[in-house]
Amino acid sequence: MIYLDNAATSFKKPEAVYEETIKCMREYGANPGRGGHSLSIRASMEVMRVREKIGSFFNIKDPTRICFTKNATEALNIGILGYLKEGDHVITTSMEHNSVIRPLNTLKRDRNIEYTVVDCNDFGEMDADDIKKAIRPSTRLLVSTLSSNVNGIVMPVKDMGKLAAENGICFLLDASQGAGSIKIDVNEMCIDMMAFPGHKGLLGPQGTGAIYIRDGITLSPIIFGGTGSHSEIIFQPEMLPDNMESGTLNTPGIIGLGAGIDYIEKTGIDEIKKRKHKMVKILHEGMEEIGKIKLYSKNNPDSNSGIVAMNFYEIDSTEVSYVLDKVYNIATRAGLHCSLLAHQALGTVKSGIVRFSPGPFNTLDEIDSTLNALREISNNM
Ligand code: ALA
Repeated sequence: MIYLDNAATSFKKPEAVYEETIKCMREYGANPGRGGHSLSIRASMEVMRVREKIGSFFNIKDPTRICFTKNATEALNIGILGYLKEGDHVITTSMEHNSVIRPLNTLKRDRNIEYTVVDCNDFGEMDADDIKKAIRPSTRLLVSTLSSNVNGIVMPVKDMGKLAAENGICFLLDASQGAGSIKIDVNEMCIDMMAFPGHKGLLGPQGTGAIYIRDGITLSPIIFGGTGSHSEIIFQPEMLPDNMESGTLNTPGIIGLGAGIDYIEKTGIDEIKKRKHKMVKILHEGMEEIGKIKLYSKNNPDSNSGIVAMNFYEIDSTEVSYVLDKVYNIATRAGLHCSLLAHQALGTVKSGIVRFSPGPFNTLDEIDSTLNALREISNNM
């Protein structure tokens, strides 16, 4: 199988991710923070080490402000539902995933919250000046994706952060697509909250993610329960990360995520970006040469986090993806990618898009074979 669906989840993972996940399960898979015995303490320390690793990866000074979740969706829900209050106004972009738009729409319906979706150009590119125009006195939150999971377009995050900071607005970044191949510094980018999955570009196992909450931001938890701390009180402890981490953590997954981040640090984020973009470039140029293809992604490493989004004119994306899988053993993702807004912006709600998302372990031979498959499909049309 040629796996080109790394935007859904990265596969394969670095060897150390498998090894460390299993080692944790076999050697110290006790419940972190839930006991005074040595194995529980070891598990707590190893989880803390990963928190610190994530902290240093994103330049987060206090790792206790990083709360583990099961994925970025949960993290975004914590940030959005936990922060907004009746009467608040939110600004967001037209390239957002449903994990941003669905909570916002639900709050609009149930809690009198309003939101503005700022338009992008044909490739989903966004101008921070348009965000400025959307600011109202009641605007309390700006939420944006780092880069689109549909076509990889990268948002002007630094400008957005600056604008939010200048206007006293909280900036929540959805780093689902791009963390691991785009350098993120929460201080430099004025990021107040950041949601990210562990299983995509950070190369960890599924079932891992986190939210970073800047010091000074207070959220109401959306899940309550055991935290391993202050069991004598019947309300949720206020300190982080416990406030947001009810229930047993995915300890083996978190340990695997730590190994994923180690791999990225060792390889170098720029090297990973370079590898992915080499493949993205070859795919773009190859598709342009094949013809009969419409491309929705940009062939520029600074504007694209590593996705090739295309359609054969007139053919439904699911049909193409099905043939690639069944005939050529190539995994892509078609349809709407849980991102209705982005497809509305790109004009592809009816057809969907065939998405190719290479990862750091794909080879140039695999990319050649993919182009050969597309050439054959095109010739048979
Ligand atoms: N949000 C993930 C994707 O883009 C699952 O495929």
